[in-house]
Amino acid sequence: MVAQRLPPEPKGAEITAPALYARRREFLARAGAFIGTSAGLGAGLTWLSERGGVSSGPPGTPPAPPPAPFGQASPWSPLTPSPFSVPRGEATAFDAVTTYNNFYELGLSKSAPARNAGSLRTAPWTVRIEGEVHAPQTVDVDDLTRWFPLEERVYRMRCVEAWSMVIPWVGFPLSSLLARVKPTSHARFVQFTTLLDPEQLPGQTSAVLDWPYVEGLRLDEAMHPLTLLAVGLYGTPLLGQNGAPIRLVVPWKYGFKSCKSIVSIALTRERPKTTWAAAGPSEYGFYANVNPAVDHPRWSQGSERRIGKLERIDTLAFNGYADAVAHLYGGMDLTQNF
Ligand SMILES: Nc1nc2c(c(=O)[nH]1)N[C@H]1C(S)=C(S)[C@@H](COP(=O)(O)O)O[C@H]1N2
Ligand SMILES: [Mo]
Repeated sequence: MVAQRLPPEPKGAEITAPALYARRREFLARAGAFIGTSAGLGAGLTWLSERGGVSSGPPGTPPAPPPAPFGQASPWSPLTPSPFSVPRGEATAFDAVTTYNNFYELGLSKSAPARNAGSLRTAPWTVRIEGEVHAPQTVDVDDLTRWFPLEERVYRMRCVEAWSMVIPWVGFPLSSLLARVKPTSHARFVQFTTLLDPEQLPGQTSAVLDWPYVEGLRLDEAMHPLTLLAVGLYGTPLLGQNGAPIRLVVPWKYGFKSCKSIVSIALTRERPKTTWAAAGPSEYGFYANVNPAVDHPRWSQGSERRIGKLERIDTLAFNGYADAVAHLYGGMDLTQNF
């Protein structure tokens, strides 16, 4: 994430635009039929816009099949759509989402993770739930996906490097899992840990970061309904490069908070170590809320390059989710708590 590693201009812009266009047409055709039968979702969207408008787009974006080149049927369809979604028609092309990645354990360039993901064995896979919980346990990720209804959540994703995407995740709220394992009264934070295994994640043989990658949230952030544990995108299981088989998604924070390929979720009393804040405390904070008013020391955060779009767009406070989350930071100086 240092300046020298800023991504080159996307060669994807021309390639992905037609795919996006095709899906938009499909979306428009399907949305009409869906909206009429979806009073519940419509009501959800109204609720959101009244309470603070996560989405201003058309309601009822139905889950669409995965893009043709990958063609496998979704093991999860039909997915429950979510009122927290932005319109699915805005989603970044599948090819871009799965070939333009940050996953330093699989290489430092944007294209390396997709190339190198074959070394990551994502099944079987267990996640330890530990620390300040009444029901600590190690659970198979397949069981996790059966415990909770899977939803499609189409979220904006803003990297601290000032590029962004819109990704149709499949997952369940972290709050559902936390409610099940019951944090103790001492729990104040949650720490997430990526798999540590240099054979599967060869980038861990280089000292570019202190491995394993760890991230963390305050408990109230972790309990927020927008905070997702994702197991898929575009209706199909996550690929290695996107953090298979299970990763965090916190859409109002810079992408580095969204820890990939998680093996541990630990409830803690103290604020946990987080990888990027430890690597560069003057550049990357614990909170890392998307904030166009606080520049990175070496570049502006006021605008962003939306992958697949030609024009830069303005970056929104809390990545456009301010009405849903700003209350979590009442009384805090967000220029200090960056
Ligand atoms: N374990 C791990 N998680 C990680 C990263 C990483 O290098 N290692 N990169 C982060 C960054 S900087 C971003 S922007 C997002 C990118 O997610 P994506 O490649 O699925 O779009 O993953 C985040 N999670
Ligand atoms: Mo990022």
